[in-house]
Amino acid sequence: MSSQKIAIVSVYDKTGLLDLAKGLAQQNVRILASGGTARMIRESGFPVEDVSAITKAPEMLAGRVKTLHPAVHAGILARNLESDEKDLADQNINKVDYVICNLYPFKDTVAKINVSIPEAVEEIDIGGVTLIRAAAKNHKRVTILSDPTDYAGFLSELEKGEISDASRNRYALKAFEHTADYDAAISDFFRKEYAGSGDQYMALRYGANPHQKPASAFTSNQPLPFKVLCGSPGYINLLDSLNAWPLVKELKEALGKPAAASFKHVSPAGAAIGLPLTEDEKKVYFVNDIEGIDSSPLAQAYARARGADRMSSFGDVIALSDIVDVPTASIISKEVSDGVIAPGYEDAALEILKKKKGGKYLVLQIDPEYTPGPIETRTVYGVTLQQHRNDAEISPKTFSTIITPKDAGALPENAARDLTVATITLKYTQSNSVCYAVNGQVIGLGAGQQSRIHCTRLAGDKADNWWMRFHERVLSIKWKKGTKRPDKSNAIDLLVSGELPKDGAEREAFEGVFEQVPPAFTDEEREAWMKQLKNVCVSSDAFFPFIDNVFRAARSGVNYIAAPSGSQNDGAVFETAEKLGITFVQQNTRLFHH
Ligand code: 93A
Repeated sequence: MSSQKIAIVSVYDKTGLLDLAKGLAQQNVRILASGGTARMIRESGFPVEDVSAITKAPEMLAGRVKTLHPAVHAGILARNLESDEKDLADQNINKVDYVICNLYPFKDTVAKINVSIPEAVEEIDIGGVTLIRAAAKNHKRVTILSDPTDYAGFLSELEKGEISDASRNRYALKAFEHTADYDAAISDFFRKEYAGSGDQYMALRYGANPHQKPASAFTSNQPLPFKVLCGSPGYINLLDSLNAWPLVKELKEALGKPAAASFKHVSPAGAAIGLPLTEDEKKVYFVNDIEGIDSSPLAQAYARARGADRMSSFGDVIALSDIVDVPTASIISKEVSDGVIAPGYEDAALEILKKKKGGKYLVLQIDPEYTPGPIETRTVYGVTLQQHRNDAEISPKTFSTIITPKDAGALPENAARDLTVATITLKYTQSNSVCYAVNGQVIGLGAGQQSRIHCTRLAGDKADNWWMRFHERVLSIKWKKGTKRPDKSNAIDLLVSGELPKDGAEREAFEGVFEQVPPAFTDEEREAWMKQLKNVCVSSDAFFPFIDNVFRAARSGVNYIAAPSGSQNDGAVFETAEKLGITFVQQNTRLFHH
């Protein structure tokens, strides 16, 4: 067998090829090259042979078979093993030491407008991928160069003697990345062509904003976990749906009752389980005219989720844990909403939803058995980020350790339930986040604030507004005929939030919706009413750094707080809670969500 080193060269991108050939020739490396590559080297006067010199077979099928041959691949894949050496000797095959290859430009071709499938197919490189993969597999012995920018470094190392293990390893990694990227481009192209729309791939009108095109949603190796029954989802609709669904699924699993969530901009505006509604609750949530609501826990759950913060829920994406029935669909039909995701729909309920938004209302059916893989991947500014999915389980059991007061007995069942609602909600809320809950529902959520006290205040103010809506003055409002639901919500919000101006155009607009204008609340009225709010639970997605959070929570009827510990101020936080009559419950898992 010859001791002369052998290089197989087969490159589409011929950048730097002649310098490479020159360097190889100077080191007395035997160069074997495929058709076009050999021609270019030969024309420049460097010594080169066609691959057919070792395969004894011509290039065939208009170039589809150039290097695919045992003489090439056995030469690349052979190890320094006696048995491999014997196999090679039996077939009179020489070992290959260096493979230099880059692939047909599949990406550039399919990026062209109106590219046909046959055009794309011809750009699927087979022999090149095989060369790269074989050489990369055998990188213990073989050097694989798949990037022309590596030629110079390779040649200078070669001049000095051998290619180091470290370089071969690095080149092999690059080669594996190269073929993986190439294959991803091919499957991406064919997914769009062949995976029936909605099966595994879905073109979206645009991304987060109309100028962000193209946009799509897809899965690899498995079908999309949802079907579109009506409308066509947008990018943010899917972000909302795919965060809202696991929230309600987990709430139902944790508490054994149907659950609902109302999402906006990838955070919940409300979330709840199905508990019977009082007549006042029905009024406050605008559902006193919904037939059958008393016998539908799912409708009760949505009434609570939607009713918590009607301003934020305007135009929501809804998630429902159970098959959607007519009472639930009837509530949705009356509200301004963008879409719903649920495991199924009764026929009559689906008919109601399909009539919404002129037939464009988004209705998604999720496979309730679907469980995503453990690893989540996304790219930000071109950098891929990966993490284990947040599959921490939250249930009433999570709240079995009370920090203060020391002599507290077991947590009341309702408190464990409401802390569960608040904490599962936080798991799907943009951080920082703090959530107030009572009666199995969120009543105030502070999301996406950089400072924790701002979350606690925002959520507390929302909880206060929620409670003020139960005041007799609000319950007895007489609306002008024809006042729309969103206008009612806006007017109530002005009234209860204390944002009501004394005079001017805004005041006039406010007064325009009432038969009889309700007077603004005085500070004393507000204070007296707030005192009646009790047993509210607060959960925080991370520790409270300062005692101010506890003081703020106490002002909104809070008697239970659960938060991770770890702050330098833990001691002071627990003490303050105890002084204010608040039970502080251990919740060990930080729940940041981004
Ligand atoms: O059509 S192929 O998949 N069949 C092959 O056997 C084969 N071997 C190398 N394409 C093949 N190649 C590719 O040809 C290389 O990946 C490289 O991109 C290109 C170089 O062709 P030429 O040397 O004829 O310019």
